[in-house]
Amino acid sequence: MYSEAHDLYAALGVDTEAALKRLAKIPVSIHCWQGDDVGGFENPDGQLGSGLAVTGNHPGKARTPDELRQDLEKALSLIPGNHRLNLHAIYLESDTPVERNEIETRHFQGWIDWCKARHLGLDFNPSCFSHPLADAGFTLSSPDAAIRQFWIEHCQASRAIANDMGRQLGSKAVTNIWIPDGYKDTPADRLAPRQRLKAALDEILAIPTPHNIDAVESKLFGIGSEAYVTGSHEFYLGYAIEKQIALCLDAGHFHPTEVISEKISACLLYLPELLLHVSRGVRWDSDHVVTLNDELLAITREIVANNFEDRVHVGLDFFDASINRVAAWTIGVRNTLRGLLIGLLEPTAQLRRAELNGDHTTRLALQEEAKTMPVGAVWDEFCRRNDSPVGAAWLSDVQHYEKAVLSKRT
Ligand code: RNT
Ligand code: ZN
Repeated sequence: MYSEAHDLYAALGVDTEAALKRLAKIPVSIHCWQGDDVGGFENPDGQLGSGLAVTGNHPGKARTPDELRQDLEKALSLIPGNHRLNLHAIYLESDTPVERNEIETRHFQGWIDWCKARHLGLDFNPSCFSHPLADAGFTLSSPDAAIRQFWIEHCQASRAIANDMGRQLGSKAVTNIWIPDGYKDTPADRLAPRQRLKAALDEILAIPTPHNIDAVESKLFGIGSEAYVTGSHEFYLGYAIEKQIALCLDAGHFHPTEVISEKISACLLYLPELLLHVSRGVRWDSDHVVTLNDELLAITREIVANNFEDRVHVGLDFFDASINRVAAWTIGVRNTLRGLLIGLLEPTAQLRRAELNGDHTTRLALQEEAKTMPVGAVWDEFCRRNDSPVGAAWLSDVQHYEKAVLSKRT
């Protein structure tokens, strides 16, 4: 089937071998937090807050770093290619409680060593939520100077750790700052929190971290911050351009008809890099598992059609506790890779030629024909060459793992 697909694509002017080679070089940053419903290991009874919500009670969530790594290993064995792990600060390892502003690289050394042994890159995030000092709804933009200072120190510590991660692994860590700050109801002052956030970020970024790439993530609204979010899109777009850092675009953080695929080319005219949080909002920022839908295809197509692989860091951000969590990872990452492959198999040169000639008939005709080309055969070949299960074969593996391992966690 692959060799037939190869010939059919060749007739269209597309080289499937080149596509397979390029796909193998694109890492996806796999978010650790799908494995335990954004719980982390600070405190076993910690409550998720700050407008983040996970629904579902599928059994078997990871309760310890070792369980989370075991689950990640299972997922990685079912995902073709070489990828990255995306860690949050609340996933530290320590026998004694450590305040967020006192975290150090040694609390993450277990993760760094694990990534090193598996040739995985590592990305990082300060965790400005699920904490008593985030309960008032404000962190880096808090009017309380002591609270603000606490979160500034947490972010500074996080960047220093990420810098060590990047140095130790020989691959820069992307450190993404997202804060939940905002008001449930109409603010009297929309400006002052943004002035405070800008000043706080300036302090955080003042320390050079050559092995770290800084990113900032906006949001439209959260539960409890419906009327106003300090870190809006305009705020961070402007900030990232001014500082020439990366902007993080989360697919669930815009108005429901607004898509991040449309923003990539525009943002990259002014920004060095982007981080994507590939997510799937259903009616709201619901963080459903990424499926192979139109918007995923549009995002992945924009990356590869413009040769932006080196400037767009692809991260995932969803958390679904209603299904097997290892399967959630596997489905989401495999879909993201499949989306990238579909983009790579597009006859982009022909489409652009038709477009330049004003031949929009040919453009539309080829775009539509491409949709039913045998991408599945090329995807299966990618899995085969990368020692990963072909088709739905991975599912029985996950079912076995659920029975043998996950169901025993009570
Ligand atoms: C929240 C943001 C943020 C988080 C993770 C856990 O709305 O999307 O990226 O989901 O950092
Ligand atoms: Zn996100």
